[in-house]
Amino acid sequence: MKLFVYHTPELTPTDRMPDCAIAVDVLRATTTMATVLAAGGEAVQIFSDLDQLMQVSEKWSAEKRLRAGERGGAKVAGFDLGNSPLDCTPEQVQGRRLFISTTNGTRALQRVQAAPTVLAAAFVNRAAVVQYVLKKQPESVWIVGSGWEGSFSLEDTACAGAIAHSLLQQTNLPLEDLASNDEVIGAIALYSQWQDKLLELFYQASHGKRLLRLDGHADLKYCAQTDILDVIPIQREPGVLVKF
Ligand code: 3SL
Repeated sequence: MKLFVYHTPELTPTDRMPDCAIAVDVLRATTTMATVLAAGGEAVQIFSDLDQLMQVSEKWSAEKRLRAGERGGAKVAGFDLGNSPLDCTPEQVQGRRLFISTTNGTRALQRVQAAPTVLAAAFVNRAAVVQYVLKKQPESVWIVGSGWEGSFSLEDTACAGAIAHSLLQQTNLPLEDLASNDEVIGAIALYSQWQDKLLELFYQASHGKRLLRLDGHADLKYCAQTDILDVIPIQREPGVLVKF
């Protein structure tokens, strides 16, 4: 298995695709996606464009859809939800499709949507994603962080490191055999330093600080939990993720 980490969609190669792509947006899009599917959501459909989201979701009855829109960390006016995983309770999401557009997370997923297998990962479902990769043994795996508007984000690379660290432990592969770019080694080092204090890492992160200014402390606490959901959002058709 050849593992690559890319910190942002912009740093991800455009001339090829891996066998398996894993998009990461710990704060908060991929955490929210895993949570929605764990709570009984029918599927998650992603959009970069808010108007297009409205148009497509209009064809679904109001009881079967939920519209989630986030820009700059805040809920978009007129949408049912923003991007807080804590809003995604079974009462709210059961049997419904989440139509979602966020600043960066949906872009990371779209960047790799041509890969044969596309997964969404966060700390909350890290173990489930690792088990999937170990079972399927794809030859090439990319972990793509969402970052923030083109910049590196600590929490996404730390999560990439958490996945890589666990793959390394469970395969017993030498680091030089698994790690296919320098970013993998950097991500593992970052995770190793912060693994027992992820919430503190989020306090240092620029997007963590942004969410704290928006009263998002409970969200940060939730997103810092590791391996609590045995669910993988997996792409069934371009832009539509279902529970695996
Ligand atoms: O950028 C994104 O995709 C979002 O996850 C950002 S936020 O956490 O909803 O503010």
